[in-house]
Amino acid sequence: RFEGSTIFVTGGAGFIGSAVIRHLLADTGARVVNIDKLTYAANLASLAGYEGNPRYAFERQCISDDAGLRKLFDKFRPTAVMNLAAESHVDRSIDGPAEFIRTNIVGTFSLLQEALRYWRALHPDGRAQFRFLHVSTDEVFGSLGRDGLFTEQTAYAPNSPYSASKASSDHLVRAWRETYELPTLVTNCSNNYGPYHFPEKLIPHIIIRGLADESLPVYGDGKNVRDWLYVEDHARALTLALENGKVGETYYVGGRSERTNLEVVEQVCDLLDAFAPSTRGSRRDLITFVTDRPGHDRRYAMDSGKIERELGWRAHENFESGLAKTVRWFCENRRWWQDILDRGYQRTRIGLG
Ligand code: NAD
Ligand code: TDX
Repeated sequence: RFEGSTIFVTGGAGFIGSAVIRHLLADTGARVVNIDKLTYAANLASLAGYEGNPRYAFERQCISDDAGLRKLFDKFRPTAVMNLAAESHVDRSIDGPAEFIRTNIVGTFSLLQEALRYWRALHPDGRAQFRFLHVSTDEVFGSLGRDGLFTEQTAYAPNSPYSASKASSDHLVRAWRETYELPTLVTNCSNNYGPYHFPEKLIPHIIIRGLADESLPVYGDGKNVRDWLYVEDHARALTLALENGKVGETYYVGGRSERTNLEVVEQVCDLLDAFAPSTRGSRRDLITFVTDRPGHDRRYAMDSGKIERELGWRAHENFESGLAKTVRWFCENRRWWQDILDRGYQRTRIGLG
């Protein structure tokens, strides 16, 4: 698979991007170029051991910098781009949306323009192999009621600065295909979780605080529902979509694992109690309800039927198996997350409680 291909992975030092790179290097013959600006959310330690790999290169580069991108396209002549570079934390977008507009909207615009310029120059007849896969989120569709799922027909209705910026980028990708015929595909996925997840997100935040016997903050009433997808299942879905997906199509990737936030936190507590018992008793006693996130979407859930039927994708993990692996990984890889805590990163107002 992908023998002789060169794939740009933007945001490859982030949570999902690094999982995609590990998967591409382990399970395909592709050469991978990791293009990442290295924001607070990046961590090259997530790719430790790959530095000397002849099929892997890292380029520190912002996706909003046209000239820099142009040099990389000309230097590496990629056969595909997987765009995962983004500002990704909803609470942070509420405190300061500017960087979300710059990276998620303007950055995607620059990447599309440079991909188009490169593709046209390289392939004047427009037929040669090139694909641009844009990675997006279920949050662009807003909030679901008690029933139903997001399907590929659901209308966009973003509610946070983050999701509005991601929705804008999805629309740009669509327009570049319709207007300029750039061969694009879009995937929208649900909440990822797994190893190498940045500590400010719900599951790692609860694991790390739980290990220190600190209070475990649950926003609002804890009844908001997310559909949890194990990150390695997502990485396989993205690779399949790039390989066999139809240009111009959108594929949804979900975990078929809807849980309320309170259920997730309680399950993490029980796993921590099993793997790393505390002398102070049950972690559940540390659960604390805190002020809600403004505009907090109540429920997300994805219908993954299309990618399952058309590309043969299946999630390998269910939430119980994936969460157990995740909690164990965080217990066994303290160095990875302790370094991030020691380096420090700016906390959000909501996160500070
Ligand atoms: P992340 O925050 O962990 O990583 C983002 C990476 O992008 C970081 O390494 C960062 O340095 C890099 N980056 C940010 N701005 C950049 C710029 N201007 N130029 C180059 N690199 C830049 O994010 P993630 O959770 O891995 O998410 C990856 C993608 O998947 C994002 O597009 C996100 O919107 C989408 N997504 C994530 C989830 C999830 O649950 N994590 C769910 C749905 C969709
Ligand atoms: O301490 C917390 N307590 C809490 O109750 C945190 C950090 C979160 N929450 C709640 C808010 C959400 O309902 O847990 C849920 C998950 O929160 P996050 O981990 O911040 O993820 P979410 O806002 O759902 O967005 C994630 O999934 C969709 C990613 O961060 C996005 O990039 C992706 O698009």
